Amino acid sequence: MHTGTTLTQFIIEEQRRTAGATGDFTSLLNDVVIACKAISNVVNKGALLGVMGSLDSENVQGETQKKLDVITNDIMIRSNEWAGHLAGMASEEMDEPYAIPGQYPLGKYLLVFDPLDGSSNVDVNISVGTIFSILKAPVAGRAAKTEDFLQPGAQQVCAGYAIYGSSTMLVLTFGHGTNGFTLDRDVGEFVLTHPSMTIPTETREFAINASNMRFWEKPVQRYVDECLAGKTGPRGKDFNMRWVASMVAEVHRILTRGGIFMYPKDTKDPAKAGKLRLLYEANPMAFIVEQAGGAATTGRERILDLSPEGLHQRVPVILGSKTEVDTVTGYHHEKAA
Ligand code: AHM
Ligand code: MG
Repeated sequence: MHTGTTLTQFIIEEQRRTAGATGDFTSLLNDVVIACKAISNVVNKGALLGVMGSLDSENVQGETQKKLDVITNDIMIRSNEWAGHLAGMASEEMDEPYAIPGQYPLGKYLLVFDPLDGSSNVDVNISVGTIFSILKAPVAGRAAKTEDFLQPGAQQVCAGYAIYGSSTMLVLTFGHGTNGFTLDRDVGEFVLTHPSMTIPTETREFAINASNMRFWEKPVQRYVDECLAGKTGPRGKDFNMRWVASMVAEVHRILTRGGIFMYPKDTKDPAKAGKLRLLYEANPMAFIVEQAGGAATTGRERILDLSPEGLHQRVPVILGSKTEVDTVTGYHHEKAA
């Protein structure tokens, strides 16, 4: 039996510290957490529920949808549409923002999410996760329009992810620190197990999909070459390399023991500025990482300062240990000079 702080307690304490808090946000977050617990169950049961594999459909990004992409998207919607805290939702899996059905009241927040990040990994039993971001609606009580979601990441009220790994964890920030909670399945509660997560500033570990090497820009080529050169190269130390192809797992590793994660700009598909989505992936992860003392840039700009241009906009992402992110970002600026 755990004796630690539960997530419910943690959120209510946060509410008490916030002047003018009505409990709306607490209640919204509670619904998001319930959705993550439900998703954890479905992911965990996997093939027993017959939910593995792909569908014939594609999402708006032109990617084949997994059965679990659709099921988990539905869980997020059903858990969060009814309570009256939201003016709208946007998901990586839906072309347009989700309009709250007419029978439910409209609220003052917007919920943005990737219901199952890294879902190409579910069939092979590798960690996947749910990423979410909460924003204030520009007009409370009015059905959200697409442009309402296009707020710089610096305006996020809260960001978090659930990781469905060897244990299920939820990592959360409200803008003053990043905290990690582990699901105690016996009592059905997340318990604070990783208070004030802090990313070491220095690291010897980098994560990048090296099969894209020939498409990278020079500054990223240079950084990776220098890491690979190890002890005898300009960095004077050996590096280790990781690539899980599941952003939640990479970010979680970096929050736990440091490192740098890169999905940089490349020329593979000139129509795409990067692979990862600004609203559903880059912004929430950048907020979480910065709040843990790390940094997150596109190579050129701080991710949280970007003004989104579209709901499904993609951006280059370089995040993790501050010294390393600054080094790669510095190389981009040298090139520009
Ligand atoms: P998804 O949201 O469709 O799962 O795509 C995002 C995932 C990230 O979790 C991961 O970092 C990246 O795609 C892996 O891409 P790749 O297969 O090109 O290595
Ligand atoms: Mg994703």
